[in-house]
Amino acid sequence: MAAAEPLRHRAGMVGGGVKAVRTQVAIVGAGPAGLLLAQLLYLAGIDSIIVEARSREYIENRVRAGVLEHQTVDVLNAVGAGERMAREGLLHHGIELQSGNQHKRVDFQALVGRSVTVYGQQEVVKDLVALRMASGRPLYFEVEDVAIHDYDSARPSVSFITEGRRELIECDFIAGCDGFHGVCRASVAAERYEIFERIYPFAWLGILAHAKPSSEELIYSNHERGFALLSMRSPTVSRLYLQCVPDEDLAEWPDARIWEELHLRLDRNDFHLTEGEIFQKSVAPMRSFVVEPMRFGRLFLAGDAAHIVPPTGAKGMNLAVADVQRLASALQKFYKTGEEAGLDDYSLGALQRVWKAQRFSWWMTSLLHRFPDHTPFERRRQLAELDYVMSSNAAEESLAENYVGLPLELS
Ligand code: FAS
Ligand code: PHB
Repeated sequence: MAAAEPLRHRAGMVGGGVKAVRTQVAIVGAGPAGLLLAQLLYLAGIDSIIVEARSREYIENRVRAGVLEHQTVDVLNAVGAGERMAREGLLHHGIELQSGNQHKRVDFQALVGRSVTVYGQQEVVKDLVALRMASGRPLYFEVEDVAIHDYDSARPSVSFITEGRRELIECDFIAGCDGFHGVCRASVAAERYEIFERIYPFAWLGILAHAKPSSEELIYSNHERGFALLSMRSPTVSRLYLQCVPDEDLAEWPDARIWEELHLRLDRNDFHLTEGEIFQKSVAPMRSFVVEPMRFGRLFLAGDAAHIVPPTGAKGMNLAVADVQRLASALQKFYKTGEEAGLDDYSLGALQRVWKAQRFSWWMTSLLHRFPDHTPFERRRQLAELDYVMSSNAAEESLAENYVGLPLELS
């Protein structure tokens, strides 16, 4: 496969009055994966076009993850998206584990010499969209009827409708960064991939509140009544989560009941939660999901399009970032030297990291949630494991190195 010379996207008409544009990489989805990939490619002189189903306003206000691994922070700084993060992000050197009245701080700095940053995913998206706008490269918002074509050929393409007219992107590669419910994975024939899945018998009821965070660092609580998590977004905004049933009805959860339950699961003799006005609430399902492989000809899946982790390990967005770092590095090598090894290794390399993050996220979820089908023995065993983790340096170190982010080896 000859290395295509760098080129700017060109426009022309193809049959049926469809306007065609040409680029090197067509990116479907403007979440953290798609936007970061576009910026990494732009800085490497590789052209791309992004198509996004939602509006700019919608993606910049979609509340999701909040914890950035140290290498996610490094790559955002490297692509020029670090200025506001440095100003508004919160550097955390540890987390707290809690079991009833027992609690233990896991000191990341002391254990592994690295830390995490608390900075909302929508802030990362805002920073990357601003960079995209500044680059002048195309990002189509509110597109409809996106379809991918001929990704097993040397000339794949992506068609979509924008402002009522159909357009076609002719490209060398398609990056499927369109999330779990996107069109890219759904376009691949089922016999070409294998699905690995675990659906958990609970969900997370999450809130944002104008309440000063009651703790300097995150608190993960395993309580008789279920899991709870104290997180934050800023010195004045708290982010809190409660374990609930998968089909929980938010109408059953007036603010007072939410605070009452959070107090029950997080308060201790020496700790009392501060309340505030709740301005956002949502219920997020919990699943572990992996598709293998993550590449189909010239279609490369990245992020939630290929894998979902339960948020207990705070890995979702960080995995998406690691995928596109690997994909960008492989594309860069291809366009520079024609070398395909990186592209051929992409799926295996990405899946190696994905499965380690799946293991850690499943383990944190298993350690900290009430399982309705647990026998009394399994409950005691779970609490004994939590007690072990809260009293063993070796166990804490393992948790810490996974939480801050395992080293990213790019081939
Ligand atoms: P994304 O889903 O972020 O982005 C995909 C983009 O593709 C979206 O903008 C979508 O509109 C677009 N798209 C979809 N279909 C399209 C189509 N046909 N055509 C064009 N565009 C299309 N992780 C945590 O660590 N902590 C959390 O608390 C947490 N909470 C979460 C809550 C929810 C409800 C969800 C779904 C995820 C949560 N995650 C959390 C995980 C989250 O952070 C994801 O891992 C992260 O968003 C993945 O980023 P992307 O792969 O870029 O996918
Ligand atoms: C969050 O702040 O949204 C958050 C933090 C840690 C998690 C999950 C979510 O494990």
